[in-house]
Amino acid sequence: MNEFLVIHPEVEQALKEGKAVVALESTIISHGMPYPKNVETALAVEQMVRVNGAIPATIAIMDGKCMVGLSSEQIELFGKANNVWKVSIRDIAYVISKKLYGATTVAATMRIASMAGIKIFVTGGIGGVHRGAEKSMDISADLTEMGTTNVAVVSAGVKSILDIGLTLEYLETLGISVVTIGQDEFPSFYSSKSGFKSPLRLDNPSEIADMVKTKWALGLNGSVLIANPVPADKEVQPEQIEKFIKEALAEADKQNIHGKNVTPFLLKYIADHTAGESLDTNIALILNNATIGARIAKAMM
Ligand code: PSU
Ligand code: MN
Repeated sequence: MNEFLVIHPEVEQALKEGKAVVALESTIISHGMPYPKNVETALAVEQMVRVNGAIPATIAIMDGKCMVGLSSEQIELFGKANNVWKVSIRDIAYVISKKLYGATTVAATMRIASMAGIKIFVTGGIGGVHRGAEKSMDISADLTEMGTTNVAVVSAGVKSILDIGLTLEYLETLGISVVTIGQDEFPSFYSSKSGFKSPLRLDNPSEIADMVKTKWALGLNGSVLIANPVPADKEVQPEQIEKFIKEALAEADKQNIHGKNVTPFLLKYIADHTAGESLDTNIALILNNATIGARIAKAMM
């Protein structure tokens, strides 16, 4: 256990007793959704994990520590404050040593979860290979982290702000198993379709738990990306969202948005220009992921 890790007593107890624990990220709270929906969603996601039999551990950085498990008051603080750093792997040491508030991305959350001994992590969408990456080299550290860290990730697939085809290629290169639940096609976050076949398909939490455990038992390090399609009644058709993505990308270019600001900018643009529709979808799918993630976590015990 390292000196920078603070594990919430409930989470620590659960880990000690071998109970199912599910890690949750905080960038989605601070940079992924507007207040107060972000806080409501974060609390609802924790509740959904509990209802499905696991203990939630929302991960963030504060007071020079990696916090594994936040109180409702701390979640509220991260949802409201506007001086919160978006923390990927490269930022962890800086934000800890400067004692800043840090919201962790998929990559940073996975790494801290792994330090605490948590094996599964639930989010909405992961970062990936951006459109135009052949020029910008913009490839999320979420992917490289998934290549090495033994924490399974549940997401609703890959958002089409990214280049889904290139992201799937990169996942393959890194040896990351990509498995979609209950359908042959890989989902694209807002939609259950993407136009790409999922590399693997399994139909229930126990089969997935079995595959994840088998991977690690074989000594194959790295994540398994578990893609859980958005519930059908909340789906937004890809054509509908594509128009806004194109606009968002053009606007990002015009405003000279670079580096770590790209993803939050695109997400906010789409949320602002779809009259909350994309936000509703976002909330529905993360709750759905929390349900499945908790069930997989239980099946892994
Ligand atoms: N995709 C989403 N919602 C999000 C993110 C991605 O649909 O909130 C966040 C996650 O925290 C993810 C991060 O890890 O953005 C990726 O950022 P970047 O592309 O800068 O690596
Ligand atoms: Mn990037």
